[in-house]
Amino acid sequence: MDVALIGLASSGKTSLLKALAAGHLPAHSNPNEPTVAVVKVPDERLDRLATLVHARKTTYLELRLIDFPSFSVGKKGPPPQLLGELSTADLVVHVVHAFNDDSVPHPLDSVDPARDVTSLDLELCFADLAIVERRIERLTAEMRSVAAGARGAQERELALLNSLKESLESEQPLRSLGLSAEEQGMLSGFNLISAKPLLIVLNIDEADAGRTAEIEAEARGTYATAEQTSVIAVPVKGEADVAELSPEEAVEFRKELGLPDQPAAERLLQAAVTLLGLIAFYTAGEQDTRAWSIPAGTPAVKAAGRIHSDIERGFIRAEVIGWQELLDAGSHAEAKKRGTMRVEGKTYEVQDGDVINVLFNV
Ligand SMILES: Nc1nc2c(ncn2[C@@H]2O[C@H](COP(=O)(O)OP(=O)(O)O)[C@@H](O)[C@H]2O)c(=O)[nH]1
Ligand SMILES: [Mg+2]
Repeated sequence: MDVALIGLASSGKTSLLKALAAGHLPAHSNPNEPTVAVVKVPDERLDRLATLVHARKTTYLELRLIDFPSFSVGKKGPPPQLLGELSTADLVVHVVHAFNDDSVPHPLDSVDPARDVTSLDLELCFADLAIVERRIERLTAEMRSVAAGARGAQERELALLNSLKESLESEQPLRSLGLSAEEQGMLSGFNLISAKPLLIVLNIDEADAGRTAEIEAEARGTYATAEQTSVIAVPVKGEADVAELSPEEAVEFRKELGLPDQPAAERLLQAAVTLLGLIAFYTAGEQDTRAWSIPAGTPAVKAAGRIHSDIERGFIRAEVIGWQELLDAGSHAEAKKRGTMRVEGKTYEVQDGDVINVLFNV
């Protein structure tokens, strides 16, 4: 899954990438081109399972983070090439300059997160509007050569496109429309940017680190209200500085800087996974204890296919237990005795945090 970090100049995108991916960054990067880093999603549940089974290897979920060149807004909007590259991302993270530091001026001359969120969203809406209008034109032309009675599918698509056009013209990003799965399917080929889930990262002063919940709640109540939108306040500079330290030093420095005990990377990357509509299930083996991501609502047989196509094909049944229940029992054997381990069939809907052992036959 690809996560794009975007924002105005000096909002803290590159600093956030450092905070999230310290140690995994390319030595050199060109600020005019996207920089990519693959990061593991910290997961305490997985760590505890790995300890329980004495796993030799622990495999975390991974996300590809892409630090984009800065966006401009207004008369001279972002270049089409940048928008094109953004269109393949699965999640957009908008880093917003919400700190006060005279040595880092805001490109629009004042700190105003609500304005920044709205104006960047507007650029995404413009880009989508151009795509939707072009498609409407082409579809209308195509329909002329189809018999009036055989235009059902095209008429449905046209109706949907016209409703998108209307909402984009009134500056409503498409993610706020609550599109059905069927509608999303009809649009999947267009890679509309304002339809992607959005994580707003408010880059706040370290002095405000103790007020993150309050700052986030205020944003949620005012300008971050749309569906598929989350907001997280992070003192990015402090987090980036701490990310370069050893774990022991980091604990000490977090206290000194007044940063919360939980690193922002953990909270942010987990929020990203949730916004992507993904849940995690686990396999707890001595060789490798591992987290797997699947869309919420996935049946056990498909989840098994994430592990290996043979396991999907030869699926017999799955032994399933919640991660906490397994930790409480202390071992698979004890869980079986207690009756907390269940046996499920192909259609069982896998739940977030399930630990699964698939019995299969190929
Ligand atoms: N005081 C302060 N400075 C910051 C913060 N975040 C970023 N900066 C500084 O702002 C400048 C631009 O940051 P950078 O991450 O390169 O921004 P980008 O243009 O969005 O990639 C750098 O000098 C950072 O040290 C912050 O939270 N507080
Ligand atoms: Mg940068």
